[in-house]
Amino acid sequence: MKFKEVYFATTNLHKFKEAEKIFSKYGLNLKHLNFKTAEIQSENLEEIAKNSLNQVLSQHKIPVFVEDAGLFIKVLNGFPGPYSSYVFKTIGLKGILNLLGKTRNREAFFLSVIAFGSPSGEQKIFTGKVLGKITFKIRGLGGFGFDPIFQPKNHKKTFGQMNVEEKNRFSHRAKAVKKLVKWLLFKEKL
Ligand code: ITT
Repeated sequence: MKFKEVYFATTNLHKFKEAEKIFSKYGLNLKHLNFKTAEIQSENLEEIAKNSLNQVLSQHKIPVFVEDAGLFIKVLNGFPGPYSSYVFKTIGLKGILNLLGKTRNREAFFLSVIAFGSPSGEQKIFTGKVLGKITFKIRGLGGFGFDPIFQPKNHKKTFGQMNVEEKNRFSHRAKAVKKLVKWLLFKEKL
């Protein structure tokens, strides 16, 4: 690998576990850095991730990545998107279901943006997206955040009804993490 060790700076252990499983599948060890960044207000996940990465790098001289993710609902013009964390904490799953009511168009996607940086100044962005729909009811107790109301396209279960391995087969985060791992291992051109 390009680096001896790589850290994932996040306060969210679910996110860390999902990424760690992918790293270990490729024989890599991922380290956790419990770091709370002050997320800037922006409509652009990449801008938020880059800003968070620079906050981490200003205090830790290590190869590290941060990830910013969000749920984008079509009929709500992409809401909650970059505000997903705040919306989850305030109105939660029920709030989103109430907002949609009986709306039939429930298309949505999750987007993950990883910003990786090293002390030498190298920085890279990796993204992953999964299309799906918002269910009518909360289904499943697994995962975190909006997992129990998000059903990925062509699948019967919600992310909340899947274990980490299943979710990792097609989640937004898994796609972004796999791109990062391949770049770390093979310097693959993306
Ligand atoms: P860090 O910033 O410390 O990494 P966080 O939980 O605040 O942790 P994000 O800002 O990336 O992470 O996530 C925003 C919110 O979007 C998150 O709190 C969830 O509610 C939701 N979310 C992101 N990824 C998700 C996923 O895979 N499944 C369900 N909800 C997700």
